[in-house]
Formats: sequence, structure tokens, C-alpha cells
Amino acid sequence: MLCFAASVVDQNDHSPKFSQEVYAATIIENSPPSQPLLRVTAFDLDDGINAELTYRLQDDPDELLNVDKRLGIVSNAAAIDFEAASTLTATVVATDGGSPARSASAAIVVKVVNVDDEHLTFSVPHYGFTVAENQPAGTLVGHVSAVDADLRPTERRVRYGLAVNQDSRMFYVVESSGAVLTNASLDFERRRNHRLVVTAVDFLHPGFTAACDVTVTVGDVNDHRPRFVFPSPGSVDRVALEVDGRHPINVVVCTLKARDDDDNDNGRLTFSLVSDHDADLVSFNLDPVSGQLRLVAEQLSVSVCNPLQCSKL
Ligand SMILES: [Ca+2]
Ligand SMILES: [Ca+2]
Ligand SMILES: [Ca+2]
Ligand SMILES: [Ca+2]
Repeated sequence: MLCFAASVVDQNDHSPKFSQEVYAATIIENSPPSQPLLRVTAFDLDDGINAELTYRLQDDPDELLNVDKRLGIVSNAAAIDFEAASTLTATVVATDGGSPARSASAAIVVKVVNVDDEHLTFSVPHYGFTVAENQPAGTLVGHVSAVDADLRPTERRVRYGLAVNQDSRMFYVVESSGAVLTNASLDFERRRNHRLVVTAVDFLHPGFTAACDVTVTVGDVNDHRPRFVFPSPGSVDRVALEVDGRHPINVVVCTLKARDDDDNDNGRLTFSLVSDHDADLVSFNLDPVSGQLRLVAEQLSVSVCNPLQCSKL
């Protein structure tokens, strides 16, 4: 009696098929690595190795997710920072063991749940502003800004204030906006710099505070006229000087001194002579910078009192 045995060899004629097109999960920010998030499942209607599936991920450039190649369990590869990535996406691919192999893919979407883990921070630790002197109280000096990366732009939970110090009474800060304004007119000649400390607090979490330094530089305005120190101290524009007509020529008679409380060009003085009598001018030479006054002619034979005018050019 003859016996015949027949067997059917499986052909890899079926591709794997995922149970879902999209797999979704959530993860709480800062969770430690290797938290199981979801499980993907694919089926293959072939037999044996032709239905033996392995899973892998692609389109996960930061490699924040892992998948168990046999079990299809997707986990996080690292702690996730919500402020850096609020949603993670990847593609999972299932491949069978056939030759040639067949594969299928599905999408993975993991939403990250925000944790209030960020603190208020000023955009810079030190602000420098300049405001001209003599401006009325209420003049805007500048803006400071503190942000909490946990907050969306529409969430306004920051309140600004001014720490009390020796300069703080001259300024105030708008609580809601961080605008710094003057409380009084500033005087460059009295104080050129003011130092402030602006604070910010999250009013839902009063323990969350931040502070920044603010330097307000007062800009000079030419608000002082030159005044003579010598002779006739305090005189603004005329000095009386008695010159002996016998004084030798080209020898310094005296050195005029004047001051101006303003800064740089606003306080830089030059001297010049003016007279109602032009003839008097030719008798004198006045150095515009040093203020040294000399007789340069001998026309003066008697003592005269010449009104000399000093002016800033
Ligand atoms: Ca197959
Ligand atoms: Ca956060
Ligand atoms: Ca001034
Ligand atoms: Ca001046």
C-alpha cells in the first residue's frame, strides 16, 4: 500500500495589520524613563515566521519613545519636559519575518501633561534705563518682564513691585505691566544713577518670586548757566575787574574762573571778551580755555574798571 503525504508551504502573502491607525496616550511631565504608555498590536494572517512580528519606531527624531520589539509596549525613553515638547509623535512599524518581509505602520501620539515646575524668571537679571532730568513725575523709564514658562501667554499671574531702598521713593512700578515710572522729577546734578530692585510674584503661588536689578541713569540737560568763581563769585554774566594801567604787557593779569554744574558739553566753558567800547578789547587778550587775561597794549595809562563779559559759546 502506498501512502502519500502532502504539506502546504505557507507563502508570505499577508502584510501585518495594526488594530488601530492611531494609538494615543498621556504622560505626566517629568515622569521617570520607561513608563509603559500604551501597547500596539498588529496581526498577520500568515503562519510561522511569516507572521512573526517585530516592532520598531521611526519619525521620533529626539528618541523620546521606545517600543518593545516583541510586546509592542511603548514607553518613554527619558523624562519629558512639557515646556520643550507638549506632544510626542512617532510612527510604529510592524514587520513580519518573511522573505521578502512585509510591514505596516500606525501613528503614536502622546500628550504631555504640564506640571507647575517652572519658576518666575526675569527676561534679564539686570535692566539699564536712561531718563532725562527735569521730566515730570509719571515719566516712563522702561519696562521689566518676568515670565513663568508654565503659563500660557494669556495667563497673567505676575504682579510686579518695588523693593524699598534709598532710591525707591523716586519711582514706582505698575503692578500688572512691569512699567517703571518716575515718582518725581530727577536731577542729574543731584544724583546721576538710581538703583532699584523690582520684584515679581505669582499671585497663585505667593512663594514663587523673582527679583531683578534696575539701574536708572539720569540724562543731563543743559539747565545751568556758567557762573564766575573769580572774580565776582556767583555772577552770571558780568564781572568787575580793576586793572592797573601800568601792568606789564603780555603778563597775566589774572585768571578768570567760572563753573557750570552741567556735564560734558553742557558744562564746558570758553571765555570771551565783549565791551561797549571796541577800543578796550584791543588792550586785552583772554585765553578762551584757560581764562588767563593779559594786557597786550599800552593804551591804558590810567586805572580803569572794565566790565568784562564771560560767556559760554
Ligand atoms: Ca505575513
Ligand atoms: Ca511645566
Ligand atoms: Ca543739567
Ligand atoms: Ca550749562
